[in-house]
Amino acid sequence: MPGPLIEANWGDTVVVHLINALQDNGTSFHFHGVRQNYTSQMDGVPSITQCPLAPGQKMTYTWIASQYGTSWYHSHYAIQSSEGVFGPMIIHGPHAAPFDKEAGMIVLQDWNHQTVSSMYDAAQDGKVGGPRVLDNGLINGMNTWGPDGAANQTGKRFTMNFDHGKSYLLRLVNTAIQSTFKFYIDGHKFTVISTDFVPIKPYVTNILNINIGQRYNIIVHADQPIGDYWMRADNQRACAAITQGLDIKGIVHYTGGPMSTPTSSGYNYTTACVDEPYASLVPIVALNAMAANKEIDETVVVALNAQNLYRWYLDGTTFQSQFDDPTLYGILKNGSVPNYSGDLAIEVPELGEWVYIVIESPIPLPHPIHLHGHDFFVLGQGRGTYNAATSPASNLVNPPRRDVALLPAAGYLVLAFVTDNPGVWLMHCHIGWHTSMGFALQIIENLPNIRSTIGDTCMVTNVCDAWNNYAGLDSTTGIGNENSTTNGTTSNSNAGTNGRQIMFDSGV
Ligand SMILES: *[C@@H]1O[C@H](CO)[C@@H](O)[C@H](O)[C@H]1NC(C)=O
Ligand SMILES: *[C@@H]1O[C@H](CO)[C@@H](O)[C@H](O)[C@H]1NC(C)=O
Ligand SMILES: *[C@@H]1O[C@H](CO)[C@@H](O)[C@H](O)[C@H]1NC(C)=O
Ligand SMILES: *[C@@H]1O[C@H](CO)[C@@H](O)[C@H](O)[C@H]1NC(C)=O
Ligand SMILES: *[C@@H]1O[C@H](CO)[C@@H](O)[C@H](O)[C@H]1NC(C)=O
Ligand SMILES: [Cu+2]
Repeated sequence: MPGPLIEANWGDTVVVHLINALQDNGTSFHFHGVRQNYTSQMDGVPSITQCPLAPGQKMTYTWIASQYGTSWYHSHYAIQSSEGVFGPMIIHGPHAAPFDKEAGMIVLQDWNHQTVSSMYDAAQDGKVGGPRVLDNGLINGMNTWGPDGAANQTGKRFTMNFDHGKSYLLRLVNTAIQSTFKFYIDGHKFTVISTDFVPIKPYVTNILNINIGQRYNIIVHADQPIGDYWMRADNQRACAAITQGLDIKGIVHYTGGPMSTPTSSGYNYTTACVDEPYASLVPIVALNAMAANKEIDETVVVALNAQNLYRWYLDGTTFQSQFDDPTLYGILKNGSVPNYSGDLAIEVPELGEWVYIVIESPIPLPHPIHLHGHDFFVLGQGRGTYNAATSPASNLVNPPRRDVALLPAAGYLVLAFVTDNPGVWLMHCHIGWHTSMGFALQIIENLPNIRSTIGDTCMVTNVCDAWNNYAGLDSTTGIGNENSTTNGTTSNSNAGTNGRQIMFDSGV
């Protein structure tokens, strides 16, 4: 962990075979940020585009790399990604500025000595639980535990070698379950050249704010005196806490000098969970947004449900996963959208329309919002209440485009996209706990044409049949064995009114 690099060129057809060799868990692969143009069935989201892949089963994902840049793939089954089922992904293409060498991936994550699944019950417990403090963070799967110099320090740090005078491309991704990082290398500045899969006009900074699911390509010049410097991913406590959150460090070693523990000091900054400055993120390929044909407004709240469990609600509805009967399967079977989660399946039937999504939250906690199937335009992002007339929220002229943007604490986020991709697309908070506690909705785009984009409908059906066999459900009636287990958890107490299991305890 992280898993092996998936590497391709812009325009390639990418084929990934996934074999579930777990004994007791479903799984899936989602290729984060990949548009899946007319291939919604390859998006890898249990309860939306597929059933979980059952133990012992195989499936093949095939998609075209129509974008380029840095990303990652991960399981979208419950919070399994944060148990380690993820890896980096590079689609090679043009860069917005020149550099000498590819330094490769810098995969950032948070980490805990107990599994996140074993912490989930406490995280959702409204009486004695709540937000979790994780132990540590990792850079490319590595870090130490315990103070430097202490005899009982364990682990080792990621080390990158610099030749003095050269420039290096670093590809950053934040794969954390709950953490936002400020990334920097002591004493160095760098140039930011892309946000997610979108090349931007290069800008120079010395600290990079990276939220969950986001990627940045940066160019670092090895222009400091030969020596060893800390590379840092400082956790931002304003989002969530990590015990060793200011000791998530790697080492930048200049060749030609002796290898030693760095003594460099970090930059001074104000702790904050924020995105990079909006004005800095200017796409090179300039595209303007247009007036909305449809606006979707969602207000976010968190509340206790009848079982005293925390749930996130979008305009009063919390998302419930439906593993045995995902939305796409329902559409293929019946030609209509299942009604499992109230207004959280939002239909935009026509192609060529501008859809605005306005998300507002009065709660003083930021959320990284991710939309599948599109790069979206970020029309507005700010503190306070959104007001179309007075908020600086209607930048239609070449606004930032990406696939994850931060909903600021007690603030609003205005996203826009054009309907040009028939399919079923999840939009969710990328904090793993929040997704699992219902912070998600789905866009049903161009329903009349979805079926015709799914070449091989057998794949969707076969994966569901195998899952329903495994989970003890009869796929023809949808009636469950009340004691069947999924995700290692007995779920009979959550049986839905129609006899289907509603997996309150495992998210999308
Ligand atoms: C299945 O997943 C759950 C939750 O991640 C975990 O508690 C359980 O140990 C897993 N079972 C196996 C056999 O890996
Ligand atoms: C998406 O696929 C459709 C149908 O094949 C094609 O017309 C369209 O140009 C594609 N869009 C992109 C961005 O690749
Ligand atoms: C950070 O602030 C401290 C205290 O003002 C100062 O001593 C230190 O040099 C500053 N560090 C940097 C890298 O600017
Ligand atoms: C869902 O649809 C079915 C069949 O159309 C209907 O019987 C049921 O009441 C609906 N459930 C909800 C929660 O709307
Ligand atoms: C389900 O489990 C409960 C408690 O262990 C048991 O009483 C019941 O008989 C089981 N039901 C079935 C259908 O196996
Ligand atoms: Cu959230």
